[in-house]
Amino acid sequence: MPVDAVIYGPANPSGLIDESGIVDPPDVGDAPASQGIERRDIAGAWAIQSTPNPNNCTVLTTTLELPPLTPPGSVLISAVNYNAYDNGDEGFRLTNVSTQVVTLTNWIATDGNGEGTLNLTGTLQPDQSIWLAKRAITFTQQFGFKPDYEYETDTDPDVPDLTGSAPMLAPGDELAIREGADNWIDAVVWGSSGQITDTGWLTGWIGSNVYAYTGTLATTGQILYRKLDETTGRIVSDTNTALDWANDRTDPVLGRKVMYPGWALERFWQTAKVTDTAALTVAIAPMARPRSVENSTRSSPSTSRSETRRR
Ligand SMILES: [Ca+2]
Ligand SMILES: [Ca+2]
Ligand SMILES: [Ca+2]
Ligand SMILES: [Ca+2]
Repeated sequence: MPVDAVIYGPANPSGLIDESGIVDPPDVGDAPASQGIERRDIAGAWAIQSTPNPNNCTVLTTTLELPPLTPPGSVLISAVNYNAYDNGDEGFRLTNVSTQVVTLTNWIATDGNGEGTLNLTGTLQPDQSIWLAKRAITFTQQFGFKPDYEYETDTDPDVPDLTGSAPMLAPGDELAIREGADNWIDAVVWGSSGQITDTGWLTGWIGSNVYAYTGTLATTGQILYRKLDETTGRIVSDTNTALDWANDRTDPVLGRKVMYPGWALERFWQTAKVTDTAALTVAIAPMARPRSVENSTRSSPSTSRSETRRR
């Protein structure tokens, strides 16, 4: 049975069937020379037309419903490497913290009006993170893995290039992601001169900016990253403030932390767990290499594993 059909002419002597599956009389007569037949409505009314007038049929109009906008905060800027070791490894990470697949078509990332406007692409599965780097080759050298996209120069044919203008992440700056013209999704503002208002989004950030953790640890190469829940290892709830970020020094438990390229924080978030019977030594030592580790390594018959946590 045809999906759709039109039978035309004075009669249907051949017994043609149409989409209803039966032999029907013609929908319309035979058009004279220089004229045509044209569907006039969705119900199947046809007419002979002396002048073609295609698509002039309101009943056939299809209303395309745009997909619903993504709820703000579904995708978070989860890390920013603005103070890069080697310039090209500069970049940022996005994480889908929602339970839905998010399509990044028609999304941009911007570091301010008149600065970069980067066109995002691809999809993000729930809990998936992607790194977007200025130059893939340099990023790979510093991080030990390839970024998912590169945006300033095509340095690695295996890493897709993003279009648009590249963000240049300054020591004081801001970064925001947006869907369409005005569905702002997330933002972060850092350093002494970053301002949320520079992105065009007035309400995306509250209070003081995020700062790299200064203590005794280097700020060069220090990645701003979001706090992780101690139990689940998942990103803590977004409050649009510096308190969401692990580098922030006001929180002595989940804050005052640093991360540098090459650190696999998420991979080692959960402590090692063993089920075999084992002798366990808990050593508390100053920053120097604990002697107990050296002793256990020397006496180990085959292999030994140690896990060190610095407070
Ligand atoms: Ca800026
Ligand atoms: Ca590339
Ligand atoms: Ca900038
Ligand atoms: Ca936010």
